[in-house]
Amino acid sequence: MLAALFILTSVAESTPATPKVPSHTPYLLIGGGTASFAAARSIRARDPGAKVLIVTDEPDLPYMRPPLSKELWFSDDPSVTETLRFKQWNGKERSIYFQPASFYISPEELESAENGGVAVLTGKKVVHMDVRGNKVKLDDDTEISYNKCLIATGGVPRNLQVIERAGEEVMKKTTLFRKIEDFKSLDKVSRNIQSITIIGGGFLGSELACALGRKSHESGLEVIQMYPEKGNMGKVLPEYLSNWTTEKVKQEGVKIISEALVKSVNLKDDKLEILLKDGRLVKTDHLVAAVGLEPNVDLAKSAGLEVDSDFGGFRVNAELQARSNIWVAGDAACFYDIRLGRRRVEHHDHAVVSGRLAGENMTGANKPYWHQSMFWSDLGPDVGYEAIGIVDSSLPTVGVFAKATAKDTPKAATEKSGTGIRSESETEDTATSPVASSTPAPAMGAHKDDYGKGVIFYLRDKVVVGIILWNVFNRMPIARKIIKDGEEHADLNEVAKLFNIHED
Ligand SMILES: Cc1cc2nc3c(=O)[nH]c(=O)nc-3n(C[C@H](O)[C@H](O)[C@H](O)COP(=O)(O)OP(=O)(O)OC[C@H]3O[C@@H](n4cnc5c(N)ncnc54)[C@H](O)[C@@H]3O)c2cc1C
Ligand SMILES: *[C@@H]1O[C@H](CO)[C@@H](O)[C@H](O)[C@H]1NC(C)=O
Ligand SMILES: CC(=O)N[C@H]1CO[C@H](CO)[C@@H](O)[C@@H]1O
Repeated sequence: MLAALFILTSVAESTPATPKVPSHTPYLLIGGGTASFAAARSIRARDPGAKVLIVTDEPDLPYMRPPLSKELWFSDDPSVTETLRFKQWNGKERSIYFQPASFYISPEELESAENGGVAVLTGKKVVHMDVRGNKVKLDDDTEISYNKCLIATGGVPRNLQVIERAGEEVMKKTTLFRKIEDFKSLDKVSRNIQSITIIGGGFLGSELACALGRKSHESGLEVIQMYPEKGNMGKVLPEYLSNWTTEKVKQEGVKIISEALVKSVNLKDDKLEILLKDGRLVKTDHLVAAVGLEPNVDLAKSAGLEVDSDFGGFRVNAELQARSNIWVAGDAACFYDIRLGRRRVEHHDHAVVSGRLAGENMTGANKPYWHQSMFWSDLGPDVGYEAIGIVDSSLPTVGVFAKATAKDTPKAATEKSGTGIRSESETEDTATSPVASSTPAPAMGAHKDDYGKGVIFYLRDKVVVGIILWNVFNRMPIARKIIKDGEEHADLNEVAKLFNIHED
């Protein structure tokens, strides 16, 4: 064993640019993110001898992204950018990597490995797909053939055109945030400047603003967040709740500039000058553009796969299949949701659930996508929510709220469930019939200014298509059942009682 390792090392040293790549793999997973990792795990669970090759253009083994904008920023370990370990809100420590290096076998070993295994080829990009020939080409011209292939290429952060047009010097002072290296560089930059501006009012922008704002208490860093909407998460939350959330973000030390449309960005005396369409001028040292994601469909052309013109992403059916032996999962998949219609979802739990399903079907399970995924967002350890289905503030909503207690925080929720990544606490079969509480719900809006915790229903044609559990945790199976049933409800106050929000 030791000798073999030694030989491999010396081979790698003499030819550093070309690690030996298997010419064939039964299972090829393109992309080394959450969806690919989930697929690898379910393939191995159903087919224990399976040989799985993951190809990723990142230098890292598969890791989860959510802590990059949350817990890692709140770590008091000065070496966190190296260890990438973090204390979850529940106090337990873990790494952002799904598995340590010892979990994987090397790509060289894959073809001969008797019991199979999962190998990761890092730093290699798939640049061409020959769907008829069942093979792909890498950026170094290596070819790999496969029996079954998963495309889980995620996406790349969008930028604003005005920033792109502003030129290289402005781009050097702009972060597009997605990867480990972006976390490392933003952490470093934020220690050496006086002012930082985050453009974007969605999940990522709001989480980063809160994380940096919290740090600014000690460092004196000025943290500005600007966005076109009236309040934080304005595209998701109804206006009253978006306004309330904005106040919370301000309390974290963030200067909010709402209804802001960027007209131009210029560099003057080493400062960035952001001119807004209404004439306001903001001076800052560094920009973070958190303005959405472009699904990565570069392979569509050579593969001859269809890209959805409305949602972007590879078009697949309810089984996440694009061709008889090609599947797509995660952020890059535009799939048919048998409840809610055609969708594309950019969330961790969806990547886990769709990756797992694709893996199951790749091993012949014939399962349609039915498990409705959830997602969550935390604005620091004290405010958080979990959501399911279509949550879009342009839909009519009904909110039912109760007074929050100290127990109603993301921190308390993970303490209770014992897991930091909330979706991992969920299993497929927990959707038992909920018992209605006899506690009377207050009239909607009874606690007018206290949106401490509650349930928000999103309606389409009178049917609930989305639910946000606001500082209400570990009740997702109930929400999932309501979406699944797809019934019209005469009184949503009654439905809200299923969540027992008045009990604890
Ligand atoms: C900072 C941050 C925080 C987040 N927080 C939350 C959260 O709190 N809750 C939540 O639900 N979701 C969150 N998300 C979203 C969630 O992380 C994504 O939905 C999830 O990562 C999608 O997984 P994926 O496998 O589809 O894609 P990715 O994780 O993007 O993985 C795709 C991988 O494929 C690689 N790749 C692409 N093309 C090729 C190619 N041709 N060849 C080789 N490799 C390729 C990419 O480099 C990448 O490594 C967050 C995202 C970010 C960036
Ligand atoms: C939200 O805040 C904006 C000001 O930023 C205000 O114009 C609007 O009336 C508020 N909406 C609600 C519902 O409170
Ligand atoms: C329902 C469905 O489309 N299932 C597919 C799962 O994958 C196999 C191939 O392994 C297909 O034959 C099935 O059609």
